[in-house]
Order: sequence, then C-alpha cells, then structure tokens
Amino acid sequence: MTGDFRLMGVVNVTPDSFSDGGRFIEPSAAVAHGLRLAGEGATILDIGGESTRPGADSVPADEELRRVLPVIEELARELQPSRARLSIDTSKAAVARAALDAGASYVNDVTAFRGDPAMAGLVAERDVECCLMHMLGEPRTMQDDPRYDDVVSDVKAFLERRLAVAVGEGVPEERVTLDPGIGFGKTLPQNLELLRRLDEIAAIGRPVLVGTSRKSFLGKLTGRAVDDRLAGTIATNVLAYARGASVFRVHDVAPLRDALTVAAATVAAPWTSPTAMTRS
Ligand code: HH2
Repeated sequence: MTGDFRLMGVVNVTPDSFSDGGRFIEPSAAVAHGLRLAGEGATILDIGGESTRPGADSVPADEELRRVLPVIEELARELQPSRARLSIDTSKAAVARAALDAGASYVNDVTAFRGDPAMAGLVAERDVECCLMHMLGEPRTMQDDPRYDDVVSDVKAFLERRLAVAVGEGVPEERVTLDPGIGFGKTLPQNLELLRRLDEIAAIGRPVLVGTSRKSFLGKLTGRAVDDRLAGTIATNVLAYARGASVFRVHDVAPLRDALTVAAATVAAPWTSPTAMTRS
C-alpha cells in the first residue's frame, strides 16, 4: 500500500452524532468499533464525546469524560501506538488532559484552540500532535447564513493565524495539522469551493486533514440519506488527496483505504507492483 496518507477513523461515543449517534454509546461497542477501524487501516482513532453537528448543544466536561475515558483506557490497553494512535476530539482542556493521561496522543480541536485558553499550553507541554480546524461561529448557530469575502482566502488566513498562535504558545509547528472544517459554518457552494481550491490551504505548508464523511452537503448533492453517502465520501476524499490533503477523517475506513491507495498509486509515478506481478 502506498503510505503517504493517513486515515483517521471516527469513534463517536455520543447519543446524538449526525450519522451514528447512539450506536457506540456503550464503551464495549465503542471499543469494538475502534478495534475494527484500526484493523481496517485507521492509524488514528478519533474518539469524541460531544457532537458538533449543526444545532448541537455543548456537553459538560464531566459528561464528556464519562463517555470517552473508559473507551480510551481500553483502546490504549488493546492497541500498540505503532498500530494506531488515539485522538481526543474535544475543545475542552480538562477533557484533553484526562484523555492524554489515559493514553491518547493527539488532540483534535474543532475550535482551533479558541474554545479553551488552556488548550494550546496543554498541547505544548505534552508535546503531542494536534489538528486545528476552521469553524465559523459555534455548532448551535454555525449554519445560520454563513458569509465570507472569499471562503478559501478567509479560511486560509484563519488557519495561518491559529497556527501562529499555537506556535507562539510553544507548540512545535511540526506537530500541527490544519483542517478547513468542511460543513462547519459553510454552505454547499462554500464547501465545494474549499475542496476545489484545497491546494491553497495545503500551500500553508502543514499537513491538511479533511472531514467530508457522510456530511449533509453530500446528501444535498446526491439526494442520499446519511447512511448512503459512501460514494460521495469517496469522491470528495480522492479529490482532496489530489489537491494536497493527507489525513482523512472517515467513518468507513476499509473502502476509503482502497480508494486512497488507488488514488495515491495513480498520482505517484512511476508505479511499481508490490508483488512484481503486473497482469493487467
Ligand atoms: N467533523 C466532525 C467532527 N469532528 N474534526 C475535524 N478535525 N474535522 C472534521 O471535519 C470534523 C471533526 C463531524 O463529524 P462526526 O464526528 O461524525 O459528527 P458529530 O459531530 O455529530 O459527532
């Protein structure tokens, strides 16, 4: 397999996530799901205890911790870090700190360190990797008529500013991945514009993560319900790969691994067979 991309498998330990809410609320179900995604090729498991779907209310830290900690503890026991690292999907430093103590080694913050003033310092002190994502407003209101001068330039400028803040707080630049935040305060045309011009975000010089998996803009384009958006998810991730993304946050790891392996082999030249058997 060509290895210049990473798959982040989604493990939502929530009652209300937009695509799989309630399915993995039992710790044993979430752990089994995480192990399955790691077996399918996810090298990062993103464990979240708070939905960020449009309209979602925030969850208190103690409830978020009650959901995610047993899952992280058990996955840390079961998985070697060389197989898959554990990411905590949170914007609260108290939740991130406890998750890092329990075995996580990656912080995915959809507020790009704006949600909690202690988050950047924590990531710096623990010397872990992080993802900083663009979001306009907050989940409760972000889809209420989002407006930009130029969505790509605005998101790019925001990510550059947040990267500078993180570095200023002591986070090494090499630890930071950037994410345009597909679906977070964006209309359908704005999401498509970001994907079309993703190379401009990649030009910042940090790895780019995209999360298009099963999102509603795919439903708007195809008319498909949330469980039936795999084809749209594959199309957008392959296009994002071609435009410079390298980390892909997805619910369906196995098909994305195949799609991105083929995309990577096609984009990289010249291709050599791993088995030297090249019949057709
Ligand atoms: N999308 C979701 C959650 N976290 N993190 C990053 N970095 N990028 C994303 O695009 C992203 C994210 C939303 O997806 P999901 O976790 O499936 O839904 P919910 O927020 O309803 O739990």
